[in-house]
Amino acid sequence: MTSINEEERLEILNSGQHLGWANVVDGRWSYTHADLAPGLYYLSGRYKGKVSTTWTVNVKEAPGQDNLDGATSGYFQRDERPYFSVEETRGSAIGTGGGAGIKYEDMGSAYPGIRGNVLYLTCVSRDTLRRQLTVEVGFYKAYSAISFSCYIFRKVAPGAGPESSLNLFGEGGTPLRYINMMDYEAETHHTLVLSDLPRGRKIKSMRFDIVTGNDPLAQYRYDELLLDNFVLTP
Ligand SMILES: [Ca+2]
Repeated sequence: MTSINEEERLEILNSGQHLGWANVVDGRWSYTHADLAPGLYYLSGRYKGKVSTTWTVNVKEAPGQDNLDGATSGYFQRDERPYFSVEETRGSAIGTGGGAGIKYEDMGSAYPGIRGNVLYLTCVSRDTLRRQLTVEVGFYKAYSAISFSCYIFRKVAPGAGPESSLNLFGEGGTPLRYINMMDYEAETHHTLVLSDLPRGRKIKSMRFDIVTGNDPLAQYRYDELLLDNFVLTP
């Protein structure tokens, strides 16, 4: 058993101010701290009156993650998740002719990148009516990068049928990026990573728009999108 006395402790300083203590055993010491707030720290060690050179530590906030598995299955208009809200701001009731709406649904593991509950965006016309769905995802904080699993079902060929897009917005609703749905059909592994933002900008909200078909004579068009595994990087 190693006995510790005052002289065998090394004091950890941040910008010259006391932060904590580390025990010195056989000339070695280590220091761990799980509660530091995110930010820059300028640390040094003081031992028997001598102070070390300063080393800089950048404590980063852990990414927020939501796999939606605790969500209650079924259609909804608006829901609050731990890191964001989801709201259907434009849609129509799901009926025999089709409709547009959002729901949580357990998809098991039938699709790549998808497991358990997903956010399911559906916009279907079984008649000749044009249908439109708009879904707003509002983040409680701004993020420098966002990724999520996505899986797309679409019946009508691009250009002839669904016109779908994803818009990213920064603080105050500033437009950051526009993504045609075609772009993210091509993403590998069905994971969309949104990170190449204008310098210094962060994502505060995103809006999915889906329109099924502008050809009034075409019948049975749909565009459906499964979203899962949100990872939000501060
Ligand atoms: Ca899930």
